Amino acid sequence: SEKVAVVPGSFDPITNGHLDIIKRAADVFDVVYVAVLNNSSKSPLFTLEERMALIEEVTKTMPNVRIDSSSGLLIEYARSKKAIAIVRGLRAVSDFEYEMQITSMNRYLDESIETFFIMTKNQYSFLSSSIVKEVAKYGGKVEGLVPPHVELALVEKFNLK
Ligand code: COD
Repeated sequence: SEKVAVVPGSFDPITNGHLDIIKRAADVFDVVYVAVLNNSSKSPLFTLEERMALIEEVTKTMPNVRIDSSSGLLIEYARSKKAIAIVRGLRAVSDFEYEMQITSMNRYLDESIETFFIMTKNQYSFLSSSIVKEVAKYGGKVEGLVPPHVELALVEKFNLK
């Protein structure tokens, strides 16, 4: 049967680091759902629709990748898609504690769904949506860190404000 995975995140906005994880997950699993979810400790710059459209644009050439969203629990979402795995990216040791906490909680909620980690490429290990937003806000160059249309969306977002 089809091996389904979920790559969850805030994606506010999608970066080349996220994209690398999505591509590598899509090479291993039959179907990958990129799920835009709420992280209650973050307040997003881009609306849910904007974040989904930015991901859609850069994954449209990947036939087994689907963009989706949910306002509920990740584990419920994964179950509804019959996913066997949740795939997360790992950058530095600093990601570890947080990832371990949410992985343990998700396992407590449903131990049949496994969490897999893909280690970042070195070139993206210091890359985060937050740092990209910070740099773009003050007019710094984010070329090469995010796809070109995301760069444009950031410029527009900060010019309109
Ligand atoms: N290189 C590699 N991986 C990266 C990079 C990079 N440069 N940047 C980010 N990543 C990875 C992250 O480690 C993460 O795995 C993924 O990409 C997405 O990152 P973010 O920052 O967009 O997403 P998060 O961490 O804010 O996502 C958190 C969730 C939204 C998944 C979480 O809050 C959630 O599950 N919410 C739904 C409610 C729920 O179920 N909560 C309980 C969980 S126990």
